[in-house]
Amino acid sequence: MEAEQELTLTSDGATMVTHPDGSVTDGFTLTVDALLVNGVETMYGVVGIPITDLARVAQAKGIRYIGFRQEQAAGHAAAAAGFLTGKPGICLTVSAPGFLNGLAALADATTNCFPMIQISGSSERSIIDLQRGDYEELDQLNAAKPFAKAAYRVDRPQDIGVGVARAIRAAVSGRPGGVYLDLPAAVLRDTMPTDAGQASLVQVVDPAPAQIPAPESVRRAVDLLAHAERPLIVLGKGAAYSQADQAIRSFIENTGIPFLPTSMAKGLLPDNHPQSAAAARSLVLGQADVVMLIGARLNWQLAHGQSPRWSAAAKFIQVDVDPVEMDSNRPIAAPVVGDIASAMTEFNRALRPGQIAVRPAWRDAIRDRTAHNVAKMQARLGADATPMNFSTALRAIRDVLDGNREVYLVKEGANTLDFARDTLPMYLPRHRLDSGTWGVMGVGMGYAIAAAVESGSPVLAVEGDSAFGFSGMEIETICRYHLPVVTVVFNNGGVYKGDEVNHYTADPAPTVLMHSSRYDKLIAAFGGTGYQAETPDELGHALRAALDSGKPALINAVIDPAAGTESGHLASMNTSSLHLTH
Ligand code: ADP
Ligand code: TPW
Repeated sequence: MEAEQELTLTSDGATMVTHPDGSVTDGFTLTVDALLVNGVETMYGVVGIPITDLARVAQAKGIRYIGFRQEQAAGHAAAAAGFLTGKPGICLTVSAPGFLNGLAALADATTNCFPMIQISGSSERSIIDLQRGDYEELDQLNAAKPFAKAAYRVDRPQDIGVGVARAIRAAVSGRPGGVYLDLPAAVLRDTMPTDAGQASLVQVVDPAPAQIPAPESVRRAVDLLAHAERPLIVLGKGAAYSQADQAIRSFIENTGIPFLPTSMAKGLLPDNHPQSAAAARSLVLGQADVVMLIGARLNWQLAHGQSPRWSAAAKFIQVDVDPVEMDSNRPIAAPVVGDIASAMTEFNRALRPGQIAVRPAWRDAIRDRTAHNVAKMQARLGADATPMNFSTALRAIRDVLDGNREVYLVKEGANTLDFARDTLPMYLPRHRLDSGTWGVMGVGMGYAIAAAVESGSPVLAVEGDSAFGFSGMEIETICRYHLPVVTVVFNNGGVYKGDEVNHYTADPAPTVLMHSSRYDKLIAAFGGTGYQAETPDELGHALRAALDSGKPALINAVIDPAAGTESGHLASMNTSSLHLTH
């Protein structure tokens, strides 16, 4: 415990008892030790009472601490780290208000099935429980429960090891999700003998054990596929998360079945793969007769699997680690419950050569529709528009990314998100992060920071101007840690669009933001490079220069305020009032 003896810790204003002989440890140190024995390398958070020293001890002992400007962004970063690495991302928050800011991200992580642990300090139990008015008083454990996959509180330092172990296992085993771990200030500052403390730590063995599907369930699914006329594989972000890239690719290529990736599954197989049906989406949804879902839920994003988007006669196979997911929207003819890595290994093993062969008519229909849709998109992207619209701006970005395929892509907004989904091809797995299952604005900078920190690779964040505002202050974080993140703000001056007129009062209309904003000047305040881009050429040059520099940059891309539609591709889900006549 030499490192411990060398630490000179200062708590917020308080004097800390140090034990130079190392015979006594405390809750701060035990928490960091418990994370270290389980391989945690990074923590994302915001400090304050009572967890400031937790971040210091983490740094002193070799865990990288990334300090944010607001907890929600830190939480989103932890969630993204969980998705990218398959290990729980850690978010550190202070009591009550900081905890609640982080909780929004924890709930989102649970919804996205990303493993994450929010560790929060909390105030004095004896005061909270009788509501006697403590500093930042909140019953955090109970507040967290409805929004987390699991929630735990540690009440004694000797239980920190167990608490961290349970949090890790709960986050990554089965269906991954967000876990809350409450650490009261009294536990963090409490002490115990170092030997006993070390003995209380738990190294979690096999935190996400393989869940091998029943052989019969795999045979049933293969049989369905073998008799299909128009089979389709849908890859979801669970498939990307499972890191079973090779097993998935082998199955798809050995069977010849066309595949459709959801947004965050893109790149699992490259978007230019001959079996990709991404550009023939409506055709394959409407006509497939056997659909194999791999790590994708039949939620709103897949039209609940319902007709008329899907064929009413289609039969579904679902490969998912969560048995309860089956039949949630449509009867599943062949449920395969297991983890995707194990399941795809079993599928590859069960498959006999030539057992599944895709009929040429189905392949040709997809190929023809793809060619037709690609030509239509080319025409849209190739058109000239002054000021830029979403397509012309994305064309410039696409051309630069074509020579930079290792770049991680983060995107959020409405039109920005929807247009970018199809326009920017992906070639590598787990390189794309976006608003996810809830369609959350505010994930942008946190996801970008995590992608840069976890991968060391360059990151491009394509942000609607409204979306950017939710986490925009984190560009200071990006600059402070010198992260290779380039942010492009699609500035059309509004939530969705920027041309709405308020017919009732002198105030701006509800969707209007300032189109004259120079977002590029924000990053200059922190030493990053800002660019103003009004044409596709300027955007392309700026992006190339920014990526080449490997330094933080922000490009203000000026987009026509009239471009786009309200709610983007979700316009049909928008509800409108009878009372508005305009
Ligand atoms: P998408 O939004 O891309 O369609 P979803 O988030 O709806 O994807 O679905 C992801 C699914 O993947 C969830 O049902 C989740 O239980 C499942 N899942 C996540 N990880 C694994 C895994 N390792 N093995 C099997 N299923 C997984
Ligand atoms: C946490 C509602 C959905 S999309 C959006 C909002 C506010 C912003 C759209 O404008 P933007 O994009 O970003 O300029 P674009 O490309 O259309 O111009 N709060 C949260 N999440 C959501 N989804 C909203 C509000 C919303």
